[in-house]
Amino acid sequence: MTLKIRNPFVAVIGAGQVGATTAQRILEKGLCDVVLFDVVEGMPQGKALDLMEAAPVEGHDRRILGTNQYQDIAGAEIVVVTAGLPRKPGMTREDLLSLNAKIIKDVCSNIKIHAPNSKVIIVTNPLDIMTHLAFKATGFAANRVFGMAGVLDTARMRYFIAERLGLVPREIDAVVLGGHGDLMVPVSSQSKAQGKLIQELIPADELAKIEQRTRDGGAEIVALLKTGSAFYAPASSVCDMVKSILKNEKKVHPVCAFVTGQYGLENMYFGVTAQLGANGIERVVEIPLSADEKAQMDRSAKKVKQGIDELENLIRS
Ligand code: TXD
Repeated sequence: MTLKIRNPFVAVIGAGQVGATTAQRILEKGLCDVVLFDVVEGMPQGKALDLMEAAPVEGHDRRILGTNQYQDIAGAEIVVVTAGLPRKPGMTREDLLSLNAKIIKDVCSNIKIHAPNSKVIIVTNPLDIMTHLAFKATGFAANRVFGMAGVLDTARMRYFIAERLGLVPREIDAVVLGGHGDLMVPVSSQSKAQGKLIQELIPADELAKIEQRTRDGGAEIVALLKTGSAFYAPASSVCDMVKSILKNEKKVHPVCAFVTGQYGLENMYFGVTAQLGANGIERVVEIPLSADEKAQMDRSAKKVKQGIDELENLIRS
């Protein structure tokens, strides 16, 4: 007998590295049940069965259904989209644009039909552009469509600072804003270790190296793995966002959200800080930036806008 999935549940589209690890984290933290969808026959079913067989040992009572049918996502509270191709060594996130745009359009037209009331978290790269595409393709209100990248980029920066200062990562507060690409903006002016500004603890040249390592964080892992890209920290990051929404925590996360004038930007998706709760994006929160960080935000926004133009040309042609 197959066990019934209980509400509220999360649907994860794409049962690859990030998708399956996200499902695992959600189940093992006991957050909710999961539906794991992929186009590859048998694969989501196999991973779901494997994850269910871990439940007696892990001691959780959550359920997961693996499927190739979109009907099974009906009623999902949140849909996490990880479907797409990951970067290969030397490939930029933008190279992925046309390949993943087709996949995101297909996935979103199915979300629109089968889970019209869900909140959608996009993970697929190039992140900001795919989130913009998902917004257009679902036709959902902007508060229900957003992307995961800032939580991951920030986690990387926090880890690098902790490593440098010999502290545990949870003692570090940091934030990374902007587009999820080479021009992302590590906001060192607002970052703290044990409550002290990191600019007072780490010399400027070393801090600049930490900022650059953060920008290159994804590529560093791609180069080491040789096939595929990071998935443990990305899955943890998605799971943290899922938790805030499911539990209506209204916690502030760095997320790729629709901006309406914040940082002088509007009518686009971009990495900003926002409160996440039962409505998805509850409020975009603007934080103070140094003049240099503001200039970096403008450069990053320009690049994201170019990507969106590229996408729109591609859709027209
Ligand atoms: O910070 C971030 N946002 C990111 C983004 C962090 C890590 C990974 N990031 C991106 O997520 C990465 O560049 C990729 O674009 C996605 C997924 O990465 P993952 O490492 O999970 O890729 P896999 O293991 O190749 O899994 C992708 C799955 C695979 O099982 C395919 O069969 C499936 O996607 N796929 C589809 N599922 C549903 N529908 C369609 N059309 C489809 N096409 C492929």
